[in-house]
Amino acid sequence: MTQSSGNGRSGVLALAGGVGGAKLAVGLARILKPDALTIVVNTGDDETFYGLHISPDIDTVTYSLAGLANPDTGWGFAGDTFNALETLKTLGADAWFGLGDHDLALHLRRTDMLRSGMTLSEVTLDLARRMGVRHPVLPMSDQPVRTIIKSTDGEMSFQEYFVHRRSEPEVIGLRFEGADSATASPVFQRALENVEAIVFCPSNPFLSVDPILALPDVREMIVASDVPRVIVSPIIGGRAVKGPAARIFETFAHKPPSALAVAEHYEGMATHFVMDNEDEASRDAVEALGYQVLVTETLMIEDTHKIALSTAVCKMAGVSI
Ligand code: FO1
Repeated sequence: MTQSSGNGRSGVLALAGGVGGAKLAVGLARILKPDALTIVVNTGDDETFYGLHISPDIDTVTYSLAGLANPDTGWGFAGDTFNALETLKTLGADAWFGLGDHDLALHLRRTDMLRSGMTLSEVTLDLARRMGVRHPVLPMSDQPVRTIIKSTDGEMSFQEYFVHRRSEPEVIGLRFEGADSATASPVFQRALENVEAIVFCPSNPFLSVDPILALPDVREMIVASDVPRVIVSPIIGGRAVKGPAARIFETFAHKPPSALAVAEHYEGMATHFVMDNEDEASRDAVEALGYQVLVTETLMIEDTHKIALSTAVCKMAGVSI
C-alpha cells in the first residue's frame, strides 16, 4: 500500500486531456506506484466514427503510458498503417478522421465491450491493463458528455471543428452536452474524496479540463477539498504548446494566452501553480491571486523532462515519492 498523508488521504488524482496531459501522466506514472495515482481523462472529445466509439484523449493517455503513442503527433499508435481507412474511402466513406489500423482494432474491441454492457470505466481499465498500463486510467464519466463548439458556422462536435474544419470556424461559445445529467465515474468520485493531492495536467483549460469540471459536484468537491491542488500551466512563453488553445484563449479569456490567464481561469479552484521559466514575469500577479507558485522548465520532450516536472509537482504538493 502507498504511504498515507496525516489526514488519512493518499495518492494523487491527475486530471488530463490529450497530448499535454498525457506527457505529465507519463512522468507521474514513472514516480508514483499504481495505487498512488489515478488518471481521470476528458471524454468531451469522444465521437462515433463508422459506428465505433472513439475516445481520443483516453487513447492518447493510454498509448503514452504504454509507450505505444506515435511520437510525432502524440496521438495515435506508433508506426500505424492506414489500410482500412484507405479502403473505407474507396468504399465511399467520408473518412477525414485519421484512424490507423492498430487504432481501429482498439475501437472495434472497445465498441464490442460497451455493447456487451460494460461501462466505459470498465472497458478503459481492461484495455489499458492489456496494453501493459499498471496505473488506473479512467474516463471522467461513464455517460456521454460531448463538447459542442458554437461557431459562426453553427454548432459542431469538437473533432468536426478541430480535425475536419482545421480549427477554422470562428468560435463563439462552447457547451458540454450531457454534462448536467452525467455523473463523475465511480473511481473518479472515490479519488475526489480520498486523494492527498489533485494535479491539473497541462491540458487546454477550456477544451480539456472544463468538460471534467462541468460534471455535477466535481467543481464544488474540488473547491471544497482541503488538499493541495496544483495547476500545471499549458502555456509556455505566452504560447500554447499544441492545439487550438491560442484562438480559444482569445475567445474565452478575452485576452491572449498567458500563464496569468490560466491562473485567472482556475482562480479559487487550486492552491498551487506551476509556470514555465519563460513566464516568470507574471509570477507576482499569479501569487497575488492566492497561489503558491513554482517557476521551472515545463516543456516535456524527453521522459527525463516528464519525470523532473512530475517530481517538482509532487514535491510542491507534499506528496512523498
Ligand atoms: N487529430 C488530428 O489532428 N487529425 C486526425 O486525423 C486525428 C485522428 C485521431 C485518431 C485517434 C485519436 O485518438 C486521436 C486523433 N486525433 C487526430 C487527435 C484528436 O483529435 C485531438 O488531439 C484530441 O481530441 C484533443 O485532445
